[in-house]
Amino acid sequence: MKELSQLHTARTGYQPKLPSVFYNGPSVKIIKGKAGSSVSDHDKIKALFPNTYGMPTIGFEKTDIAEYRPLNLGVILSGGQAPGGHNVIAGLYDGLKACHPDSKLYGFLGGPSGLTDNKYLELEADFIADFRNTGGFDMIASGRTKLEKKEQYEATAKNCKALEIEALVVIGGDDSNTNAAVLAEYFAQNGVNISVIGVPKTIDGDLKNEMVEASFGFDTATKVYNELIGNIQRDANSAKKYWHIIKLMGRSASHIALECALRTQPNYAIISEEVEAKKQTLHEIVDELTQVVVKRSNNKEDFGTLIVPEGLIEFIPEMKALISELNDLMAVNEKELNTIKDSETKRNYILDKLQSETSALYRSLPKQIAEQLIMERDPHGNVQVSLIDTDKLLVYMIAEQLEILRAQGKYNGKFKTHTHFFGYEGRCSFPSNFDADYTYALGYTASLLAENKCTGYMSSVRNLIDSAENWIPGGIPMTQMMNMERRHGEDKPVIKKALVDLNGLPFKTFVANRDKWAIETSYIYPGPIQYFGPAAISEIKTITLELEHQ
Ligand code: FBP
Repeated sequence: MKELSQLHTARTGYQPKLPSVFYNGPSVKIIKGKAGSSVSDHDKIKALFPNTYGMPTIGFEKTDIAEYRPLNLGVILSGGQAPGGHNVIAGLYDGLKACHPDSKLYGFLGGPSGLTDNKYLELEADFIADFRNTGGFDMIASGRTKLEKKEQYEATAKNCKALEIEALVVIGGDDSNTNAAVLAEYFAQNGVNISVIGVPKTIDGDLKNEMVEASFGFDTATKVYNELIGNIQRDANSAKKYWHIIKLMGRSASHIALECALRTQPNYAIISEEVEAKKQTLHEIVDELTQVVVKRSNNKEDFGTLIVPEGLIEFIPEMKALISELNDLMAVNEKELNTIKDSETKRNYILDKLQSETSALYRSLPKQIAEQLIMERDPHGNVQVSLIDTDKLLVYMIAEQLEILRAQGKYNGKFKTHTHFFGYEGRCSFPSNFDADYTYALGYTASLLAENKCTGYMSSVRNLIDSAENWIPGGIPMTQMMNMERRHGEDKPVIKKALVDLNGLPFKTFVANRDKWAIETSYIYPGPIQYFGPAAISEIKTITLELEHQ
């Protein structure tokens, strides 16, 4: 028998809470709501999605009689890990079996490639049991293969048909759900009788909109980071000798950095969306940070904490221009670049090809950062920001600035630093009670969308600010979340990413407090996630959710 930790054993016994409409099983009927349109580019998206555009939203209502047929369903986990993925699968399984005991659930292995390569596992009760309420995606593993080619769609259809699968659930972020929406449309257009349903996943918190209040995993991951940041702050405040520069995951949006800043009150937090709106240069950011270090030093506090969002580099307009030029340059000269092994030669090759302004910026960067900026892109063409040491770059530049001020007699402190990167630490944690309940409800909801042959929908559970019994499950057409964006030199329909809203209450609350936090030491120490005990500590929601729904 597999050996489990005590917490693992205790957590597998946790029964996640469901919205009250699902109490006593899935005796529900679907209620069609209003038909919506896409976020923008209505005509273009309508033309690209003739079968799945303009569908109504779906809700559920209790009914006395609901008859379901046995249904074979496939599921994949796609993209980065997020706490709660296993519970989506557990919710799917329980929902399916409650509808009909002869239903079957197949997990395709290793993400989208499992579908095309026909690698799968039938998921049964005993196997799922050990994964209930646990973190990670190891039950069936994840991957980042992009499903976007006709051959991939055809292989998926063939492999699903062989297992008599009538519905496919894609648990993923904005890119994976975009692919799911395209697959749903492809199947509908080509008479393939398989529904495709998405589930909003990502610790980054940027897959949300009017109808999807949160992506799962954000709650738990930020709680893990908050514990770690709090511990570091307590250490900083005890030893009073180090500045801790903490880079936090979030490939693009700064929701994680903002949530953690609001919960832990560091001395400084950068929010990428603000940097972009203010069109700040790297040097301006460094100047601001340097001033905080100097002011604290003048108060005899040569210590502090600084939160840096992982995606920052792409939000600094001059860096964004550089990265975009590098992307094109690397795509066009891929073969030649691959033959150059020596990093200095590679750097010079790039410098030669860049325009004069971007070339000057590239030349000014520390060698290590310059190298990191030309590393391989991910399958979606994104720079792998988790591999870029923005934290170290800032330390290097602040230290340089401080030395200039020292030479001018304007600074006489010490700037001893430690850099940290928190990302992977939070992605596979045991899900908080919120994420355990939310994901289970998302999975259960998806099973009912599948039973009702809904395709092109994202499973949604709303009213999250309330207690689980009052949550509102349903389905939202994915085309309703789309706009057109430029990708790899082409206009593509994509689910719109939610960046931090600079007019929203979370950001405004941060702005109202940050000057005070910079100078006064106002650290908060949130401590670890509580899985048991009073609701006041085991059911805490993110401050982002609380403020967004005030
Ligand atoms: P998803 O958007 O797929 O959920 O992944 C988010 C994320 O955790 C980012 O925060 C991070 O930049 C990225 O994944 C890291 O990717 P990888 O797991 O491939 O290193």
